[in-house]
Amino acid sequence: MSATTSTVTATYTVTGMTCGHCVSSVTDEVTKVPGVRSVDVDLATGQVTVGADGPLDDTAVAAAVEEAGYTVTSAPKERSGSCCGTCH
Ligand SMILES: [Cu+2]
Repeated sequence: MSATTSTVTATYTVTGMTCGHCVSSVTDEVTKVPGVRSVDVDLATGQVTVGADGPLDDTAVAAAVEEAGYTVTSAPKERSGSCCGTCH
């Protein structure tokens, strides 16, 4: 039951997360962003990988992370799927 068929994936770096509760807070908020299908948080590195149906709204994701009480420190490092590095 782990199959996700996201068309776009982006990885954000988030600071301020220190425990599993932080992880679930971020996951909870980012999941609410329209189009988001999957949220995968790596607490050790602060990397949040977001999978979406269509083009991801970086601003909305950053706002959701801030809503949870944390900060996105870097724009997506990786992008795959239907988006390319120059189409934003
Ligand atoms: Cu915490």
